Amino acid sequence: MQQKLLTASVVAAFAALAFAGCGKEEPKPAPKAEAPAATPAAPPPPAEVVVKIGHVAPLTGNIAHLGKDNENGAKLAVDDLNAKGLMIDGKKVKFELIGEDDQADPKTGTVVAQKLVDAKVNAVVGHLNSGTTIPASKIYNDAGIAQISPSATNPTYTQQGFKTAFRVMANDVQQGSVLGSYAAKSLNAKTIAIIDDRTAYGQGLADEVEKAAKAGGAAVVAREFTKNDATDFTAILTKIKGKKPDVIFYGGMDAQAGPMLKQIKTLGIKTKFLTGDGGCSPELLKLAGDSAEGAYCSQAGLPLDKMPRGADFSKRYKEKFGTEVQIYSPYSYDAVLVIADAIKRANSADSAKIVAELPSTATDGVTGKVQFDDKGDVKNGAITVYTVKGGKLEVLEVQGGSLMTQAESAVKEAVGEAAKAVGEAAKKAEEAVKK
Ligand code: ABU
Repeated sequence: MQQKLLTASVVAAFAALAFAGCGKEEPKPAPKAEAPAATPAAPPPPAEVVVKIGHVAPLTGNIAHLGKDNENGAKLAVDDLNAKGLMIDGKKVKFELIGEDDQADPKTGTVVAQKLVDAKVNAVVGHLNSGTTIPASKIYNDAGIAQISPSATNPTYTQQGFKTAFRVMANDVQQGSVLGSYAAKSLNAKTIAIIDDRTAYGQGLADEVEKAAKAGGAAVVAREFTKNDATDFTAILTKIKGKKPDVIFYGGMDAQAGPMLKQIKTLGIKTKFLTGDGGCSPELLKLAGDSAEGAYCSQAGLPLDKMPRGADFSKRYKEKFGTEVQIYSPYSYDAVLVIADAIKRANSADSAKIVAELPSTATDGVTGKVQFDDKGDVKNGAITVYTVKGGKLEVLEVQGGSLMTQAESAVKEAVGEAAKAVGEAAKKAEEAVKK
């Protein structure tokens, strides 16, 4: 046994020597896996604050095109703000838009307002119509939630003493006074017929126009009314035709003003036609076609291309939504910016703090510098009067508006013209050198 062990050891020793003699290295044990160097832990993503902005407009019915336009403006602002990344209290703000459809109906307006309050929105942009904005404003006020309307122009909205109610465009006291005086003075109306749609907006604006037209020396020879879902105006237009007014004023939306203009033409009425902002849209031109030619209308703000950031807004809006701005989207965009600005200044998205900050707003928006008076109406609201020429809305005059805003856009226009002139001169010089 001992002999066997000895032999085996000798053989093993020789084998080991022979192996070493081949010059081959003994296989090294696989290196032990080293513990990875401790990588510094990635910092946790900044905590997020979700800010819910309610938006309300009619998204169905005969003015859904305007409601969609308002919502698109607010959406664009929310996307811009999220891309920019606002921080409050060390946390990133994520804006969310909660859109509701009030169908331009006052009762539905209050139902969706309560729904937004229950959803604990931080602030609201809306509603579009005065007839929905006014009853909804009590609900937001009772809940202490800020409401900024981008389009409701009836003065009552901001005259109720609600600390939560704001609007970012001129109101119908301003608009009605410009329109009534325009009819009497610029259109030389000695007689005027007035129709309205019995909504808070249509009737309210018609009353203001009546006051101003009378003050300008015109007599009101007919005061008729229709509804905001009507499409046949033959009976009232026939009555008005008999009175031979110099001007017909309509207080209502484009969905009625369009067919009304067609029926005015069909009935052979040669009277000048005037309407307010609710009828002063690209949609009116589509609905009325040729019959809109020579009509007059107003908007409660500056023309889009005269707004400080109007051209850029219009371009980006078209790129994003594949359609033209209707009327109010620059204002719903600004309403969202104003809320974001209040949140930034308050360093909080608390509804009560937003309400407290809004009176000291001075936000540079698409439409100009937004500041509020003590009622919550925008300061320096402008009124623009247009006529329809060649199937397009052509500016006739602008009244009001911030001098600074107008100066800013005049400077931009002049810089643009100068740049164009320099470019053309350089091109000519280059061509001359080549010759
Ligand atoms: N401003 C005209 C359309 C909206 C409204 O006031 O009813």
